[in-house]
Amino acid sequence: MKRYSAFAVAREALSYHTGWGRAWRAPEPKSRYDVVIVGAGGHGLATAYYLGKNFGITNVAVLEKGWLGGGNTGRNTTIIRSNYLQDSSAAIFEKARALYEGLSQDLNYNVMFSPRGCLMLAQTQSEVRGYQRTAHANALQGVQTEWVGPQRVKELVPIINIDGPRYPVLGGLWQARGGTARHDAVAWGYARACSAMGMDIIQQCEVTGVRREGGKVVGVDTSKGAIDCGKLGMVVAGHSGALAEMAGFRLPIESVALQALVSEPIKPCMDVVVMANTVHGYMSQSDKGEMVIGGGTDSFNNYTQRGSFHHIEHTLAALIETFPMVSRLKMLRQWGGIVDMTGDRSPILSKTPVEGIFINCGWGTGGFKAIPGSGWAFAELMAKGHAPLADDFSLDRFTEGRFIDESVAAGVAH
Ligand code: FAD
Ligand code: PYC
Repeated sequence: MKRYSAFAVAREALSYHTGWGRAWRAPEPKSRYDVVIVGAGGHGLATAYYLGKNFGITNVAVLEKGWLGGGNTGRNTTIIRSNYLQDSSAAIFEKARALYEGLSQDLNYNVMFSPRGCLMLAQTQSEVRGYQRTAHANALQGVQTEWVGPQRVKELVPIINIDGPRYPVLGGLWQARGGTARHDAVAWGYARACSAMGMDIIQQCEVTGVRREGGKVVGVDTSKGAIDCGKLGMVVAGHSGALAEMAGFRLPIESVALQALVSEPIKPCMDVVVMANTVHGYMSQSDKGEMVIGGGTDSFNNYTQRGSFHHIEHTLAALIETFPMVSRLKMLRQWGGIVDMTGDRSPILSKTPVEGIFINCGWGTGGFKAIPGSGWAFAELMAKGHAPLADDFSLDRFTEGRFIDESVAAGVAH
């Protein structure tokens, strides 16, 4: 693999940039791997990367039914923050945020991490109490957030209307080192680093069955033939229920569409990320100038990767009260992804009833920010059988009643 650097750009300029080569190989599957990961989204690729980097396990295949990063990883609004309430969540989300800080250097790939700050607005008294409580919890957890009043909100976001008639801005939870990253680049950077370690990333390869013998996984059936494996990681977000069914167990997961949209590009007008969870919308400005806007989940289960139409109108109507300038924007395009929701709005990183099968899912509306931390923890779980950052998120919490309630921190109405 060619190292990317300013020198490499200058060197390649001499040959009209004809010598770069592919960022990752496109191999045919081998008949057996030590580890097979299903799903080449951010979480699957990060898991493979840390299996290699932290545990020296490189006989790994990542199988993807479409194209890598084409699931929710390439469809999200890229918000990164770690301002969760419960200790186990703060630990894994803050690990992820900290890894994002150095990810471009680690992967030798520019993931465009932009710690521009993330502000969650409080527009009701219960949100004020909730976010003040989170700020106190974060102080104890070592996560740097602070409660700010309405005047500070106005300084941070000059285009905001803090005196809205229905929902005035009463303050907010501010995380100065939250922000965004380029979603595709996160997938591409991990893919390139995995490929350089000798791992096979196999696109257009759908897993159609899971083969077991004596309660233990032995391989998978795919659209490119059967592949044997020692361990299997299922990392397929909204399709987790379908994969689990192939392996003979059930998950406490529901799949719903979550959608987003972008406006025409405009001049820079907002240099932080803002989430307005009561009126229900969130917004940031991309490097191209588009306002990136997200709405809520559909209120019924589906697999449409589109989202229902009335949500667009609802999201924009809600945002216009808090950001009047939105009323003058033309919207360019809209899309959706299938998110995997658990009852407590926390993820599942767990062993399963089938020996050798591990599952990483349930990130729901908020897993982009978690990718590096999730990959780090899940790789450790797969390599060693337990992992401090993952253990609280095991499947048995649903039978034991150890819920990790993050329905407020999730920020997106469900
Ligand atoms: P995915 O990226 O969906 O990857 C799973 C992969 O598995 C897919 O590529 C799929 O094709 C593949 N697959 C499925 N079945 C099979 C099979 N049988 N065989 C082979 N491959 C298979 N999170 C944030 O933190 N911040 C945000 O601002 C944010 N905004 C969002 C906005 C929207 C509109 C959406 C939809 C999501 C948002 N999220 C956000 C959530 C975030 O995108 C997801 O939690 C995260 O991307 C999940 O990553 P993943 O790798 O688990 O899943
Ligand atoms: O988890 O921060 C988040 C988020 C924002 C939009 C969708 N998810």
